Order: sequence, then C-alpha cells, then structure tokens
Amino acid sequence: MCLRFSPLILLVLGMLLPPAFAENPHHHPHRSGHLPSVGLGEAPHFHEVDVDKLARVDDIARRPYDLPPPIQRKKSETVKFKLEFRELVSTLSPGTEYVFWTFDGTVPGPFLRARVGDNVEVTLTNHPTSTHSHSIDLHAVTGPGGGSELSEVKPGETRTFVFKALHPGVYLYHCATPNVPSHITNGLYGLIVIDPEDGWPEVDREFYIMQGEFYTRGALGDRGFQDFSPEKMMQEQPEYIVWNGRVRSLTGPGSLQVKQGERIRIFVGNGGVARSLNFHIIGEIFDAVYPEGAMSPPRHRVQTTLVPAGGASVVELTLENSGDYILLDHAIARIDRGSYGLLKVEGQPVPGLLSTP
Ligand SMILES: [Cu+2]
Repeated sequence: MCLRFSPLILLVLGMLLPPAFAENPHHHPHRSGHLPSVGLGEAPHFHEVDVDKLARVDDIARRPYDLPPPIQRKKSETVKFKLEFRELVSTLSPGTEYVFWTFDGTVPGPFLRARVGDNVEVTLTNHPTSTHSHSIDLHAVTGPGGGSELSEVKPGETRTFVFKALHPGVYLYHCATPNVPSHITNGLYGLIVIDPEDGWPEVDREFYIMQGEFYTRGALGDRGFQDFSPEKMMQEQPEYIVWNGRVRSLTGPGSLQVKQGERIRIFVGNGGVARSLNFHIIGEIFDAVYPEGAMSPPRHRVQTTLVPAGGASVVELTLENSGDYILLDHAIARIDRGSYGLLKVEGQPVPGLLSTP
C-alpha cells in the first residue's frame, strides 16, 4: 500500500520481469516472504496489515512520570498485573505514522512493580483486532522462557501465569513470540522493578525512560505512513532511535519536571533490538548509578552509564542548580534519530556554579 515505484522503473521492470511480477506494483522480493535466517523460530518478515482496521491513538508515548511509587510494605504478597496487547496506529515522528504493537496501548508498556519474595500473577489478553499472537518474557522470572511458554495468546485470548520474584532488581519485559526482534522493536517492551526487601533510598521523584528502535521502510524524516522494514532490522540500521515510543515524547509536556534541590531517581531501560544506550545528562553528574540495574552498592559520580539492549540502569541525582538539562544517548551520532529528552529544573541560578567572570 505504501510502496511507490516511478513509472520509469515500472516500465523497465515490465520489460525485464515475468508478467505476474510486472502487473503487480505491490510486489517486493521480501514483502511477504521471510528473510534468510538461521535463528530461533520464525524469520523476520513483513506482514501486510489493513491499517484502516486498526485503532488510531494520538499519542503512543508513556509519560516518564507514569510509574507506581516504591513499595512500603515489609511482607511478601501476591501482586496481580493485567496487560492487554493492542496493535495501534500512531505518530512516530511529526508527520510520520506507524503501526505500533503495545502492552496496554503505550510504548513502553506499564511500569510493573513488586517486592522481592512476592508471587506475581500476570494475566495477558490479546485484543481481538490484533493481527499476531503475543507473549511475555519477564527478566525477573526464574524459569524456562521467562514466562513466554505459559503466556502466548492468540487475538481474543486470555491467559494467566504466576511467578515468584526471587531477586530484587530492574528488569526488562518484552514479547517473546517469533520473530522475537520484530515483536520487540515494534513497541512490545517495558520495565518490571522488583523492590529490594528494605526498599530504595528515599528520593523526591522517580522517572521511567525506555529506548527503542524503529526500522521504517522509508528514510528518517519521510512523511506519511511507514511500513516496518525487516531488512533494515537484520542489518541493525534503525531509522529512528527514540525514548518512550516516539520522537520528542520527553520534551514539552513530556519533559521531566523537578524543583531545585530535589533528589530524583531515573529508571532507564533499553528494549533494543540492536543498540546499547549511553545515557548522559548534559550539565549534570549522576550522584549514584546502579550499573545494569544491579542491586549492588551503587557507583558514585558517574558521567555516562551504559544501558545494554535487553537491560536497564538506575541513576540518582540531586539538582543543585536550576534550568534546562538535555538527556541524551551520548553515542551522539544518533541524536538526530530521536534519542533525547529534557529535564526542567524550576528554581534560581546558584551564584558561582556557572557564570562569566
Ligand atoms: Cu508479540
């Protein structure tokens, strides 16, 4: 539906190709076929979807302040999460539309939170209008497949499974239905935090940021509806690398807003599927970093922390000064593909911290 061939190319193709190919302007060598693969399960492929049958939402982004507070209780419990897979059309970048696959209608999915020792019950429903089966692998699970073998749901189905959260930490969850990278990159990822027994150090605010990659058939900035390109994904060449689902989701009303003097914690995850994230805030230094989201003593005074594909990190900092601070992937060649955000600190400039003589 979105392939465009110039009349000249069609004319040349018409002379070179058998009639069945020449007559069909929608033919593409990989359009419905699978790419070569020696991987697990189904190979990457493009699946034609009737976009008009999918619901459209104005904003696919999950807000960075949309997360539950730290758990205060001192005993284990059974915690229940209900998630719905929804395939939706929304804006990837101003003027560019895409079919997102989501947990609960946003990218990333909801921030899930439990406490170490809890039994976690996960109920997954796949919306009837979905075009694919989906499932979940939570990195907080101890067991084969991380839950994916107990959770695959066809459109219209619901399934439930339970796991025990043995280890505190910050964990990725993602769809694990083949072709797995295709399902993840289209938006099916989020974080589940298993709070430690004695909780986290107290902060004034927490935030939730996740990086994801989008492989569009058109080039970066091409407008209109864009199909997924499995070829670009196999080559690990994303057109867009964004935070919280779309370009500019963490600017304007999506900015991280704090008051001078506050201490904040940012949970940073990376759905991948190919790039690591080199998380940095221009003009700030992280007071504490839990590398890779590990529940070990934090490192102090860190400038940039690595967030691997399929992993997370946690940073804490106190905002001594005021003003606007840019958050970015300091593999900074990617900045124009969308991986940045804004931290706005309301307050007064502190004399002597940064000035002209
Ligand atoms: Cu899926």
